Amino acid sequence: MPIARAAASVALEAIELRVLHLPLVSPFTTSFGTETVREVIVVRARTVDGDGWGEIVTQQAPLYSSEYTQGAWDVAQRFLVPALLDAGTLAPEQVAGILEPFVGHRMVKAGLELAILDAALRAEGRPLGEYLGAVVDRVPSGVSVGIQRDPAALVEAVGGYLDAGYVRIKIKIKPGRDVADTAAVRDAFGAIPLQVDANSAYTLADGATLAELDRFDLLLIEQPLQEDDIVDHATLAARLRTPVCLDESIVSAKAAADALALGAASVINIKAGRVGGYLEAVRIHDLCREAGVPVWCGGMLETGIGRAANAALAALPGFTLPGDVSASDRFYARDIVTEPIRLEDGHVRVPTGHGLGVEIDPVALEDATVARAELRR
Ligand code: NPG
Repeated sequence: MPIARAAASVALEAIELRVLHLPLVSPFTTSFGTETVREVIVVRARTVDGDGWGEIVTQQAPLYSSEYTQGAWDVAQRFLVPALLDAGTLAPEQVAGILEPFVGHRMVKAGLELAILDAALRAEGRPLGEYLGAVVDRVPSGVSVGIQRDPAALVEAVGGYLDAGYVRIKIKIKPGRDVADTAAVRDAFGAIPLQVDANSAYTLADGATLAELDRFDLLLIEQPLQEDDIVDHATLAARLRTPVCLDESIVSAKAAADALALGAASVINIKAGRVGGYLEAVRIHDLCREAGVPVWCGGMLETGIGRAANAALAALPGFTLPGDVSASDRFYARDIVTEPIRLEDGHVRVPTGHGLGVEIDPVALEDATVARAELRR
């Protein structure tokens, strides 16, 4: 279901970038490290008809992928933003083509495209969800739970999220913190919808350990092997009963098509940042839907900007599994939008306002800003 109606062009005047530091409500530990403060870049596209907002979801260090904040800050100002400012008047659908000569840096491209898309849709008075092809007005909310001190602490953390109403639990695993952690959660909470995320921490040599997870009836195991281990993922998938889902490996619609053709995944996590934007994300959704492959919306600890956009994306019909689209307060005591994303009956509402449908809280934004730059035409 490609985008039904293109957005209008905007006349770009300037692009403002800010690095924010947002303290997390509790440390978030994955197989690649622990975060206590989310460092993120927020984009404001200034156009003749008003502003639009986007978010560059890089992390402080290149641990999840090769992208990281200072690299994003540099490439945006040195190459990507000037290319967009040179274009002057442009439609959101043209952004990816203008930025295509620059290899990689997909999270930066995604954040810039979102800001221009938001500006265009606000000017037209159209909600992002409607533009992307949303078919529901709220989406089921899953939560991603980091590695805890020990399995008992994990059970306590998961219990808190279940009490809050989250409808699906994802736990992070790594070698040595996999089978026992998963067993503890299964034993404590019975047949809850449960999945695990390895963030590339294993190799094919760990196949026997990963096969032990089969007995827990997981929804899926996410990204067990390295980003470029597509063939190894296919080999592993043939050995596991648990469905293999790819995250880091799926950097484009082409990568998704290749992974499906090779049998490397039977489920795909879609993150707009990882694939270069919400329009590429819709293309992946479309091809998976065509192929009968379920998808779900991943999260990158987004602020209210990216969280609102993710809720809109997750409302497309192929998103048949609950995503990591949790409430703002899962990560932040104070979000940078005036109406933080809330959990209501285990769901998050798809914003209906124009563009992203959320408004920036200028004081919260200012308080979180640690660096600012503006490039003008
Ligand atoms: O709900 O936003 C969220 C976080 C979901 O676990 C989550 N994200 O590997 O999917 C991931 C992980 C992540 C977060 C990766 C931040 C990289 C950066």
